[in-house]
Amino acid sequence: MRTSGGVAGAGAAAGAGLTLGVGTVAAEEEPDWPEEVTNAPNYSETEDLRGEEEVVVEVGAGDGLQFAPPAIWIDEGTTVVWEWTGEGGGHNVVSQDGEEFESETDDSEGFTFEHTFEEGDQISYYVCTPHEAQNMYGGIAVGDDIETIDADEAAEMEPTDMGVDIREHYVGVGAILAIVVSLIFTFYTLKYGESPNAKGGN
Ligand SMILES: [Cu+2]
Repeated sequence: MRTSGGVAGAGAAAGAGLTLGVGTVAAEEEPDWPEEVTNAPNYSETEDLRGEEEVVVEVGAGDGLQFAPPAIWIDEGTTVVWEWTGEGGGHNVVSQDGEEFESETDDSEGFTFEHTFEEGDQISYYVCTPHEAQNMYGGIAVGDDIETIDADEAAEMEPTDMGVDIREHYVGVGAILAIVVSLIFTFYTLKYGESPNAKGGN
């Protein structure tokens, strides 16, 4: 539990660090994504692209079975252009909630599909139907008045915090155990400790 949590946390932190390194802006509040979006293999945080008229999402990123960035936040009226990398086979883009859109399935590099989000204040997510089983999902939050969660909640999973919490936890348990053991030891010493001597004395 401790080891796997640490490794997963470190991986997520490394991913976040890498993403920040190439100049994204981490939102202080995250859209309240459906789990399909947060389960996407390359999801670590939302890329806040509000203020842009047109944004690009790669189709077939990473191992070829991802959208990148997987979760974006845009303004009402922004056009999202999905751009196929040519990796990972045939992909499509099909909305699952919010505004409706659907592309054809294609496997060629440079293929594009676009949709302009006319309705504000919605959390939309979409899937590549051929790779639904690989969690090839993406999310698009539109407008400012959407359901959000505090991004600090996600930060609580940072490995350093986790390590400290767990270590303090063990120290606390250790201290209580030590007190209980010494109380029991003292009790038995007082009750029975003298008996051999007492018997010997008789
Ligand atoms: Cu796909």
